[in-house]
Amino acid sequence: MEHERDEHRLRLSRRNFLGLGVSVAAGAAVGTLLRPGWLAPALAANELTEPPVLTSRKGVLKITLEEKILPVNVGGQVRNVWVYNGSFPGPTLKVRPGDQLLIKLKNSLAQETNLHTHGLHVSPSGNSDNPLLHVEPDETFDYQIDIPQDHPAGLNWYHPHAHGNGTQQIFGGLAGALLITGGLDKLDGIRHIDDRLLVLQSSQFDINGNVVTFGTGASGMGDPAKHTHFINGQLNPTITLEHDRLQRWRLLNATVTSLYQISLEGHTFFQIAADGNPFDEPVEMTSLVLVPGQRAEVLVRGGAPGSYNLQGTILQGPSNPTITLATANVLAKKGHGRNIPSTLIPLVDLRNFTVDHTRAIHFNAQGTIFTIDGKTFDPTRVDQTILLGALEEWTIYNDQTNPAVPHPFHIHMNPFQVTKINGVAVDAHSYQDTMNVPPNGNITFLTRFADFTGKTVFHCHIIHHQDQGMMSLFEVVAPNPYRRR
Ligand SMILES: [Cu+2]
Repeated sequence: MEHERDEHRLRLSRRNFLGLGVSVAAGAAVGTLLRPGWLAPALAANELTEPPVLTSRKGVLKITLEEKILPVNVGGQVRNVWVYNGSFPGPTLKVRPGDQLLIKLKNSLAQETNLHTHGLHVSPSGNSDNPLLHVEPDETFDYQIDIPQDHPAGLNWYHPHAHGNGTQQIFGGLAGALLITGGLDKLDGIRHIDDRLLVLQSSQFDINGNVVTFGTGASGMGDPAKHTHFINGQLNPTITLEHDRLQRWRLLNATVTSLYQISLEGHTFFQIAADGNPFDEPVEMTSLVLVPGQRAEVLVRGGAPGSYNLQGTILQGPSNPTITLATANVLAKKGHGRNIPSTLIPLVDLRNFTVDHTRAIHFNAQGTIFTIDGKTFDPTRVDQTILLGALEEWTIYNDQTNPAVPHPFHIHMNPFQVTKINGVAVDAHSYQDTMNVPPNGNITFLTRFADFTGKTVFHCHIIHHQDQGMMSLFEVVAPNPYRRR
């Protein structure tokens, strides 16, 4: 069964791949292919670099993050971007399960902001991962986020979440990776593999290098085909690999509105994690769909020496161009062949437990009014009340027909296990916190509202949909009649 499922998924992704007209052989740059492998070329000037890393010490990561518009060299040009601590993307925060994050957020923007730790299973209340906080211009705010001892290890991220302002702040560049170490990092067959972080961001600039106001002028309603697409603030960086040697790529889609289908010419991906949650087994695919907010970790095995495009096809908007996000340069070294483990970290399958409550949630839009169950976001109105510890089954419907567009669903605090897409049963390989709801379609998932009470949100992760109302407040309340402690 397990094997058949993989075969099916592989076939499906191959079909998608071919359907997009992606040609593996034709795309390789001939000039680079002719370079003799034994010449051992120096690393390209545009080799992928990574943002600075801030690592916890003795269980604490205590930092200041200042949000400010600053001139920064982004994609080879100085542009006035919206950054944390002058870095585009923001510094990578590296912590362990059980650590405490002490973040002094300093707002040096001219508008309200706040901070969300996307993917963290932590308290949504007080000065923790609270999306309802308002940090005004020239204010600082001290966050304290306590990460549980049993938190899954993986790639999460942080970004502003102030309702109405998130679009421009994230479009300007405010996003950074938040890595929780452990888990797969310690697994035999994975732990010796070099890993690389790839933060995908897209923005648009005027002639003076200022970030344009999202949704105005040439960017229209946010046509990602008109944006400039960066990886780690670089345009088409080179990623150097060696023949037959594995690399682990940790990808984060930190864009406002770009749904990418990502493929590497001449190579397949072996996905090992999604949204900071490890897979139960590696899943081979020819292309990977990554919607705003999602993370994926994949293993890539260097193919024949040569140069290959890392391509992203933009899946929504008026046009669907395929752009080159990066160039993989495979060197002709040998002797590093390593098997990919056949199993990873087991999934606790929520289908084996009794569902306490079922909900249906409807996303829709008319013009610029984006709604959930017919209502735009109101921070004073609780839309769903949930008992602490409950296992719930939710079906999220995308009812928007004019135009029919995707809506990536994201929920704070607790990840979920997808069980159906458009009513058809699927076998998830991990939990996730962000999942696309296709046009005229629906997704069904199981989730347990474990450990934390309080108010927080779910929403569309196309940030301008969220800012225009497509967000909903829910509250997890005690007492807990379902589980004895
Ligand atoms: Cu949406």
